This record gives sequence, structure tokens and C-alpha cells, in this order.
Amino acid sequence: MPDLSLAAIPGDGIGTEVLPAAVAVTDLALAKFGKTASWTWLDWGCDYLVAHGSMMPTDGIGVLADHQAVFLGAVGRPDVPDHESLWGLLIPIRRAFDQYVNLRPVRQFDGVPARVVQPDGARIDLVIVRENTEGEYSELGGRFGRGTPREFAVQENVFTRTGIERVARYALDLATTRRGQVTSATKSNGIIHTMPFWDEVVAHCAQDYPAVTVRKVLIDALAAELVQRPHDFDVIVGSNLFGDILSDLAAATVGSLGIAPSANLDPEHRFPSMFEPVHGSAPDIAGLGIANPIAAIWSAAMMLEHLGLGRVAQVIMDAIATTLADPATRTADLGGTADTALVTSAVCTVIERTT
Ligand code: GGG
Repeated sequence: MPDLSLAAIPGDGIGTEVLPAAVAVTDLALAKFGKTASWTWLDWGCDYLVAHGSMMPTDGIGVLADHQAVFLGAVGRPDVPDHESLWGLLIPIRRAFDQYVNLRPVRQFDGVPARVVQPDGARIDLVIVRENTEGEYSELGGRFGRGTPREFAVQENVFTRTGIERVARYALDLATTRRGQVTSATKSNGIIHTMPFWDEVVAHCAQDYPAVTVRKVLIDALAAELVQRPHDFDVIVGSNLFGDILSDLAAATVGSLGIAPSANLDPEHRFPSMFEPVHGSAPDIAGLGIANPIAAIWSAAMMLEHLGLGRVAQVIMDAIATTLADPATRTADLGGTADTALVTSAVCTVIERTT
């Protein structure tokens, strides 16, 4: 009987290229430790929507619930409105399984030049902890007076004490295992209700962590600081939207979104967590075989770590670092000429040689 039962949803665009690559790497690394995974491949996504009228079947969440984790590629196709593809698959999964932390590490790998000017010896190594089930990603609101000159849209933000507190405590706990610094992204000067509430709850939680330095920074200033000195950040906690935007920005500082992983976590392990590259379906390069598989491979390592297989995850992370250190095994987004297959086989070769 396999040791792991995992659901794989390649989704759309380059998701269908990077996910099989990362699954191959995962199987190889597991085999090194005498372990196996059984993968349930699910063809959900925009093609499924066109064929069946929905992004996943009506019992989709129930199907996923029978697995230990979900591994997702990417969601989106140019002829399908983005809000339909996201709200038909990715976001319902995050909510159904109360995956309230979206963990997005950003790391500068040896040899991969940073995109920002760095002082000598500085290294970028930060983690974004994004609130993942509420905030600006709310269903409350609507469109009114459609097609009339008075048409308007209302979008309510939802911030609950429980929602803020649990993500703040996750970030604070994480900081105690790292460099002990949390930056809280806010906009409490301009957003009059939700952001002062966010600040208040984060400050309240911080009282229980005297060893952690907590700084609240307005999102606009934080974006500038992240470009100017990303190496100064340790853990950044932000709302659903702020965390999403900052993680793309931070990933760009270390090279590319092509190496940015994420974990949608239910930290309490009540439900399956979901692991996905931060990048989307990238229709401009889909089908060319040149997508960077590293974000998906790193996401797989995060999945193994979450499932208690930290040693297997470490073997994958070491193989990623070795692969990225060699310019010949970097994809175009990092200035290289390697394709998806070459990078994947380079990672596999390093894993095979690992003793
Ligand atoms: N890897 C899944 C994907 O397609 N992500 C792109 C994206 O924009 N996701 C929205 C979100 O994370 O909120």
C-alpha cells in the first residue's frame, strides 16, 4: 500500500507541464527513502469547464477530502474570465478546507543573481504569510443597475478577529523559528475600518511573543522597502490581497516568479492542505515546454514537509539549489536556455546521486 495518497490537479496552461515534472521529482525522492505515493489525477480546470459547465464536478471537494494533500498546477485560460476560473476551483478549495495560511517563501539561491542591488554579503530569505480565506477576497457585494449609466459594484472586505488572530499567531510562531522579525502589512491610514482592526489584533497577539520584533508598515511603503532592501525582511504577514501582491514582488527580487512556491495550509491538519506554484497558467508560454518547473517542485517539497517527510523534502531542496547554481540548467525566466524537461532531469540527476 502506498505511503501517501495525493490528489494532482494540473489545471490549465503551464500547470499541465510543471505539475507532471514535479510529480516525477517527488516520486523519485520518495523512492530514495523507500516510500511511494498514489496520485489521483484530476482533469479539472478550464477545459473541464468548457466540457461540463463547471471547473470541477459538484462532488469535487468530497473527492479531494479523501486525500492527504492536493497538488495544483495553475488555473486560467484567456477565453475564460479569471474570476470564473479562480472562484470555480482554487478559491473554493482554500475555503472548504479552511486553508487559512498561504505560506510563500522567497529565497535567493546561490548563483542566481538578484534583480535588485544588494549590499555585499546580503541574502534574501523571507517568508510571506498571507491570510487565505477572508479579507479582500470576499463574496459579499454585487453589481447593480447592470448596463445602465448608474451601474455600480460593491465589494465588501471581511476581516474577523478569528481570521486575523490565527494568521498573525502563525506568523509570530514562524518568526520564533527564524530571525524573530515580523512585518505586518497594513493601510490603516487610508482604510478606516478593517485595517485599524487588523493592526489592533496583530498588536494584541504580538504581546504573547516578547522575543519577536513586530513592525507595522503601510503597504505602499512596504512595497518600496521590499525593492530597496528585501534582505532585511524575515516574516511578512498580510491580508489576502496584500500578501498576494507582495509575494509576486518579493519573488521578482530573487529572479522570477518561476521559482516561487506556495502552501495553502490548514495548520491544524483537519483537512487536506493544497500546494501550488505562485505563478498562474502563463498562456503566453504554455505548450512550448519552456516553463520553469522549480516553483512546482519546491511546492512539492513543502507538501512533503507538511506531511511529516522533512528529510525527503530536504533532498529535493538541495537538488533545486544545485540545479539553479548551474546556469546551464536555468530556464529563460532566469536568463538561461534550459527547457522544462532539462531542468527536471537535472533535479532528478542530483537526487539520484544523493547518498
Ligand atoms: N498556481 C495557481 C494559480 O493559477 N495562481 C495564480 C493566481 O493569481 N492565483 C490567485 C491567488 O492566489 O489568489
